[in-house]
Amino acid sequence: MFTIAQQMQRILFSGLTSCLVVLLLFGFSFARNLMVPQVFISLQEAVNHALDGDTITVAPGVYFEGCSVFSSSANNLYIKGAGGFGNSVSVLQGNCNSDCFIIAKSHNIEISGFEIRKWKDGVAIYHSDTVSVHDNYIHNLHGYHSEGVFIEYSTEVTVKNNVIDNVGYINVYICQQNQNVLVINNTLVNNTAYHGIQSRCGNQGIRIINNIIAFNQGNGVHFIEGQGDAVIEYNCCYNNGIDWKDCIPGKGNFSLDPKFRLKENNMFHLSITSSCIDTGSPDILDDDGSNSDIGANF
Ligand SMILES: [Ca+2]
Ligand SMILES: [Ca+2]
Repeated sequence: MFTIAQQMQRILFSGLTSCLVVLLLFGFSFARNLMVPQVFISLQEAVNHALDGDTITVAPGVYFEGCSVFSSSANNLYIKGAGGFGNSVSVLQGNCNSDCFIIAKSHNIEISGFEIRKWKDGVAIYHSDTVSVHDNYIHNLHGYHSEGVFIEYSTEVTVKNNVIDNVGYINVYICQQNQNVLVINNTLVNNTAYHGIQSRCGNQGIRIINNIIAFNQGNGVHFIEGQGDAVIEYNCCYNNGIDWKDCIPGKGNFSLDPKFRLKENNMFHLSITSSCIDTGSPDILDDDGSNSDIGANF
């Protein structure tokens, strides 16, 4: 038999447990999916209404807008297009006068699955941490100082599996005072005047791994104020104005034609004889279990 005090304790305890369960369930179910354009007419509208942990899903189609995520917006935000290539694409198109995505003073922002074209910068990241830009096709940027991805005063930034093509200034610009920037498995090509990747000053913990950096008019990879502790491994750096400028690449890098397949809408896939197949970092395996390839996979 329980005493009245014990019974009270049991009731109180089970009550608290129930509350905790409800809170947890509520917490988990709280992350919402904000759909553009079905619910929000614009991407910016969705960002403005987002709460912590939300996903914004942009349906396939062509949209003449980008968006800004500032400190006033939600953190822990996933902005997700239907894809950057193929039959189901979410296109964000500008007029080369402004940046498509501006991420400033934000935490944990993920952007993927977009075709981003005709902007000044594709994705510009300032004073932020834990930002991931992946699986996008960013191209035809010909505004003033156009960069595919621009990063400044930021920490823990990952640029992964993007094709950045036909840019007027720098495909990936790790500008200044960044820490822990990982540029991995991207295809960075056809810069019409300047560079594939440039690191300017005060950056630490940069890793450039498994990228194709080719056919850029300026430098392939350029470190303006010294390489510091940057790791540059398993990249294919080919036929740039100067492949390696003011940096010393580490193991696994080479300069051979990546041999893109030139079929329409398919031009950055690798031919079966490409030297970029299975020659990436041995620390990474592809989905098929083989050694990692170099460049973006899509
Ligand atoms: Ca710029
Ligand atoms: Ca492979």
